[in-house]
Amino acid sequence: IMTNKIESGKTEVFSTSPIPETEEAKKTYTADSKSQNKSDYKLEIVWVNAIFFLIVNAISLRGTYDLVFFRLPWTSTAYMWSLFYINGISITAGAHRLWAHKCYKAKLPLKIFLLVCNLTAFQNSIYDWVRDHRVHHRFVDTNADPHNSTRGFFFSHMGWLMVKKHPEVKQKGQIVDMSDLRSDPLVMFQHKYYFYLMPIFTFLLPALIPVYFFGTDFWYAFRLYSLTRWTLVLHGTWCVNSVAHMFGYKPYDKFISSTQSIWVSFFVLGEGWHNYHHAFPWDYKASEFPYYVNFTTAFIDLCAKIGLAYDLKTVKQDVINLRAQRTGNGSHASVPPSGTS
Ligand code: ST9
Ligand code: ZN
Ligand code: ZN
Repeated sequence: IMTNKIESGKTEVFSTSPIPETEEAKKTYTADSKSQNKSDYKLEIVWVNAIFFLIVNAISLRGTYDLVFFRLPWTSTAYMWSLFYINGISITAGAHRLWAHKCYKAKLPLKIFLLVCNLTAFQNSIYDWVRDHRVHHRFVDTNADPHNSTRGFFFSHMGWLMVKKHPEVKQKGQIVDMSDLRSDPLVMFQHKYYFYLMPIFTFLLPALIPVYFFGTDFWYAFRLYSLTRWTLVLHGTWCVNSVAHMFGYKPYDKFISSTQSIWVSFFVLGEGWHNYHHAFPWDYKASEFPYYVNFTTAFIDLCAKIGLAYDLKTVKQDVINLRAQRTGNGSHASVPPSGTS
């Protein structure tokens, strides 16, 4: 891997090898997963999780219906959307692009902001989230992938959180380097106290704020701003693992399951350009294009403008084009239509 600073202060990273690592890796993974499937692995349901998700989803139906069909007062709708964005950005710009992929560097105030907001998301501590996500990228679509999409839509969407992890996840996951996070005191603090802090930020504060300031009924607020909001953000996030690993174009790499999904991108602030993202995981835009249905990139660029984010990594256009021509499915703009050369 080589890096190259360009005038804008962004760093372009590209592989020196003409063959993308994924192709070689792909063969190993495919061979691996075939042999793993023969192992005597037994599915073990974690009933507490399954029942908990069932109940919370059932409770959230009403709030979702009210939100989608504009039956909420505009103040409630506005508050819901603010929470969605705070919640969402802490996952996309924080856990994902900053901590999991190190696509850019953040100054302390931005780190603290993202870390605190991350507590409102209950998607596990940043440390656990990043570990699962790095393992997903490294062993995608094998038994070592925590949400292996070859096990079906439901498993990759939410089923994986209701069963014991496949032994391969734990075994192979150990080789994934987590030293950067382990040496980050903020992340480790959040990890250590996660189950004290998270309930306050995910479930109590979002409900208590309108109760305190506007005299909203607590149970109404709790159902809507805590449970429904949490559930909806989860489904959005999970769609990246399910929908964006099953439906859509593969302009950059047809050998991987991840796809380009405008719908997912819309709901998850730009994280649905998932075929590109698996091809070039270090790009801070998580997409070839900066602002096309990509709120998170705009947020990071704004942070860079005011000096809170720096060393933004991107990929050179010719590297993208070459990759698309070599491994894409032919739908990339740089690929000549068939019949011409
Ligand atoms: C949630 C996370 O929903 C969602 C993540 C989605 C990621 C999407 C990414 C897409 C890109 C970005 C998009 C952003 C979009 C944002 C949109 C915003 C609008 N490696 O886990 P345990 C070992 S969370 C290595 O208990 P079990 C390790 O030794 C929802 N080792 O396994 C570990 O011990 P320790 C809320 C690993 O017992 C030990 O195994 N949270 C790895 O099989 C035990 O680990 C929940 O619902 C690894 N990857 O239980 C919680 N993993 O930790 C649900 C494990 O001490 N989780 N090990 O080191 C659980 O209850 C359990 O994890 C379980 C499995 C039942 C699922
Ligand atoms: Zn993926
Ligand atoms: Zn990723």
